[in-house]
Amino acid sequence: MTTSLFDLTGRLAFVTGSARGIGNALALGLAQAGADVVVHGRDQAVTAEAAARIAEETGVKTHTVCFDVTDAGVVREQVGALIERLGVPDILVNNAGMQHRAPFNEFPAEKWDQVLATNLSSVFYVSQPVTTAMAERGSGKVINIGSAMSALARQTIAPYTASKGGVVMLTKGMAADLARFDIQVNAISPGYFASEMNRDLWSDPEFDGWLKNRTPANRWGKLSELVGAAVFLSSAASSFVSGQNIHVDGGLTSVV
Ligand code: GCO
Ligand code: CA
Repeated sequence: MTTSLFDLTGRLAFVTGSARGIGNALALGLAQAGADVVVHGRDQAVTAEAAARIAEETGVKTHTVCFDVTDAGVVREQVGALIERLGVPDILVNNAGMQHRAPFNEFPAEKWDQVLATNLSSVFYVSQPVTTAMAERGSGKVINIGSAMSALARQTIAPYTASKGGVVMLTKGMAADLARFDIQVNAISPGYFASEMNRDLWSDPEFDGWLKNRTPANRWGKLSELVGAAVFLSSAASSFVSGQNIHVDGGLTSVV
């Protein structure tokens, strides 16, 4: 029986920020496709619980790792230890991210630093040691999580928008340097999903109404609807796809 192009059995996936939200949905989805998963978060108990739930639901092996993705030294140390302990991940999903909303002229500088560090610098810090090891092995898949805000802006989230625009261009830059090692680097850009990060939005009837009218699918995305693109970009099915960005957004970014 030939294994499906999309089968991830025997692969090891490392998903940053996967104790909850989009990252957790992606980790679960990659596990459902057969990958063992390293679940990453900031809080040990929450992360361990998330990993146990994925193992229970899918039967794959899961591992837990907790560290601050915005501290370059800590990341180098922790990723080095992870590779020592578990081997070189086959799949890296740079999902860790945060949101902070305020009008541009009222946006605190320290919040700018935090948003850019969490959403963009972390991709550089985490990817460097992982893709160096992938290059030595001669294969790897990297998925960076962008956003509708990689392409479009809206009021009160200029720093987040800048960070997510940067993620898509960093994806292309990484793809350029890493393709010769048979490492494909792509982005998935979610539209609006009813995640914890967006609670203030989907619980606001006015924003909810605006979003549904603005989205051709006329609804919020379901976290599980991000899994297909992630399995595709994590698998042999995308061996000649690199530097691309797939918007998973119900058509939002394709219309005015
Ligand atoms: C916002 C939201 C968005 C979404 C997502 C859209 O305030 O508009 O947080 O940024 O989270 O990034 O793709
Ligand atoms: Ca190879």
